[in-house]
Amino acid sequence: MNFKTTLISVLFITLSIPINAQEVPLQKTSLVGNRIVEFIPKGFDKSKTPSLILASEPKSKGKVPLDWTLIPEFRFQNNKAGAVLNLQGNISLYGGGEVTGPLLRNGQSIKLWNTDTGAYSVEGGKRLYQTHPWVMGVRPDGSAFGIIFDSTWKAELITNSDQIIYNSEGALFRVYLIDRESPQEVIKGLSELTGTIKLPPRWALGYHQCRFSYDSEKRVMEIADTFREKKIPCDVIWMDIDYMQGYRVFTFDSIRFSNPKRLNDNLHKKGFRAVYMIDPGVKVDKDYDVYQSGSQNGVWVMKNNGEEYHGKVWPGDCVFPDFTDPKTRNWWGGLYKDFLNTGIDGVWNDMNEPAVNDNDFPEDKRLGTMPYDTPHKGGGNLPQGPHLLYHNAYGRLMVEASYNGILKTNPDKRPFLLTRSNLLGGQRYAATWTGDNYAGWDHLKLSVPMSLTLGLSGQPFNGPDIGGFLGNTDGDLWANWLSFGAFMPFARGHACAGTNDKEPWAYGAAIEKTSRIALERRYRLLPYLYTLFYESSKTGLPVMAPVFFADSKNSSLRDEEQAFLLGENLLVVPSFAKKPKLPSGIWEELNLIEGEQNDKYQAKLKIKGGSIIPAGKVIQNAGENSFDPLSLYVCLNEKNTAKGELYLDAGDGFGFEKGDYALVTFAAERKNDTVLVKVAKTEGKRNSSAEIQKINVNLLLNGKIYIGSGTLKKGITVTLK
Ligand code: NBV
Repeated sequence: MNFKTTLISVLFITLSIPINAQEVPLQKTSLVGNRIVEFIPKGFDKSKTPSLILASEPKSKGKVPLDWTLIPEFRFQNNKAGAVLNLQGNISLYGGGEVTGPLLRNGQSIKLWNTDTGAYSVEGGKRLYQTHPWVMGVRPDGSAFGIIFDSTWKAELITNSDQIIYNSEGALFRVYLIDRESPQEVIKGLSELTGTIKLPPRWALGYHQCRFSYDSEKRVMEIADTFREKKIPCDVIWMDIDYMQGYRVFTFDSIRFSNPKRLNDNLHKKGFRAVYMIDPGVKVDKDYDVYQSGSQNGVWVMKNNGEEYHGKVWPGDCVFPDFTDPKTRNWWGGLYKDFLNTGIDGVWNDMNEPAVNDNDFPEDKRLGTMPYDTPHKGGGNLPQGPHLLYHNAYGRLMVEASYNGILKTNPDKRPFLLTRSNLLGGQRYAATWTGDNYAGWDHLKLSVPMSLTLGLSGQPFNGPDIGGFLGNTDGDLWANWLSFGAFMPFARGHACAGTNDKEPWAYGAAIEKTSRIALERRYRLLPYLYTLFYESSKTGLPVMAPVFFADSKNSSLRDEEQAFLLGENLLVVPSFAKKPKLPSGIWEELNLIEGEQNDKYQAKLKIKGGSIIPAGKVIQNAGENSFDPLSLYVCLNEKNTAKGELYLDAGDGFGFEKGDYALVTFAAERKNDTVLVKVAKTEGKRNSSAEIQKINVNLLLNGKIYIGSGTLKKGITVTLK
């Protein structure tokens, strides 16, 4: 380190921990879960810092274990609270939610102030759309811990190698620490406190096609038809703001989208689902029913002088619902009824930081939202408070309102909601994507650690705009991106208005072929993916996980951020990866589609020794029958055994909560030259044998494939000759 950088870092640390900040003693510590401890500083007041992160109020389960070593220190100065956790030894740090930069977070800092940041340009990418005051540390021995700073006040989060520092601009808050034997167990602990995703409808795991400027019913159907004509699998077509009448939310353009029911019906007939965008800003227009009804119900954010707060967004001057008030959330939820009754399948909440384009705040021109002191009403468990407190929870409260409204309208369907802004714990309501990236190699590569970090921060259902949103995309970039993006939990191609066409066929025949293969590979893996989502909805574990999850004791894997795991058993190595650090042990190459091996863009897939991966046949949308036949890819471990799970249910609705599902555990064992694959266990009431008539087994051993076939009941024998 040279003198200049030393000076800069000394100054930086000095700024981040005021030396004369007053230390705040602890008021209470208690055990609130399996090796989860709550720390409450003296002077903490829930009415100043309510929890919007936790799924429920933790209950004390006794005293802090005697061997407990992790104790945060609280500080308070000029009405601003902070906390520090001092670290012992060589700790690998992760988390912070939506971040740019490396997967390994040692030496990083981020600002927690949700921001619309096209191309991640604001403050050098340190301030993004979401807030996750959460850090996980992994020790050299593979054991791990995690820390939640339970606050939504504007803040910064610094992850130095010897300290985790959280400085807020608001009142004292609680801290939760989890200390367990592995990173996986720590992530489970995070979900015990903040909840998990709800099981999504199966169609949401298919490929999604989006573009800002599919600007008419005709264009949307052209896109849909082209997917089917070209036999490129796809489940969802997205309607961006183009469908609205003058960007008024919950309306349809009277000429270009004059009959949304007809459009949605036609999409459904072709096996597509339709997702539509809804922003929080409501146009100030006395002839507009949403503005009228909101005004009558007193739902808008009001200024300190009692007037409506107005900010400029797409439609011009807008009011903003005050989602801190339960009455407002209820009112907002009610707006979805007529809207969804046109046959809309899913909702996309955008601009909900909330982004405001006024840029005329003297204190910070890039703030991009309402002034800090704008009051929010609160209600229910939430106190009245300024925007400085509630800004980072605005998107999270909006998606709570949207989720509940969608569920109320269609109580027999699983809501699918995507949000741009969110808060730690907000995975309970919505999936997410990583906002407005651009079409460049740096953002292509960055999309892997970004998605991994969200997964390590409680949000498994996420992905980037594949191909890059801003700027033009060329065929090479697209093919590289889609070939691994097809294995990310949320797989959607998206593009900004004014950029080139970015559909799989837009780059000529060769790239179209690459795109088809990439998506066919995803669709073959849908049974495995759906099983992973089911497990994630129970445990909170990421669907897409960092390579070090395969061996958390091996410190050389800690910074691998090109390759990634899909569940525990599948390794994805993108074609761009240079010298990826991969786990040792048996990993056999898995090929799913003819021609993939000769395609330079396709990611390498590797199946772990000791595992069985369920796969379906190539289908064009997730509603088609995957199990005709079911394929099992088997890779034996050193003990000549393997195991794997398959989850199946109706694909939508809530029957699974009453037992209408099957969780089948397969087991394989080699004896001499034969391997027997059979059902070891079945859970749930669903008759899986009726659904799965035939099973093909592909046993992968030392680079060779051995095949066999059979049924669930009889099992399958594979001869190794
Ligand atoms: O609604 C238009 C876009 C949308 O396509 C994008 O995904 C969002 O992140 N939206 C932002 C508004 C601003 C686009 C420049």
